[in-house]
Amino acid sequence: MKIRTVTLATVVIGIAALSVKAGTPFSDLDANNDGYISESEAKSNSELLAAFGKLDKDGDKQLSEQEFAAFNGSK
Ligand SMILES: [Ca+2]
Ligand SMILES: [Ca+2]
Repeated sequence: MKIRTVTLATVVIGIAALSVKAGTPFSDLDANNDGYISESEAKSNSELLAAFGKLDKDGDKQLSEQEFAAFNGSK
């Protein structure tokens, strides 16, 4: 019985870890809550920072929620 509980916990933790990897929410990256992710805010996520220039379609050096959606959608 105890082993079963441990196994279930491992599965739950595994699923939680997977969902975090699948995408960081926009609101987590937008540290100052102005509705845009700046380049310095993107630095908390190396993958996002690498893709920043490509994602910033209008070239204003900020990612709107719409521009950011392409990042999470590309995985
Ligand atoms: Ca911001
Ligand atoms: Ca932009």
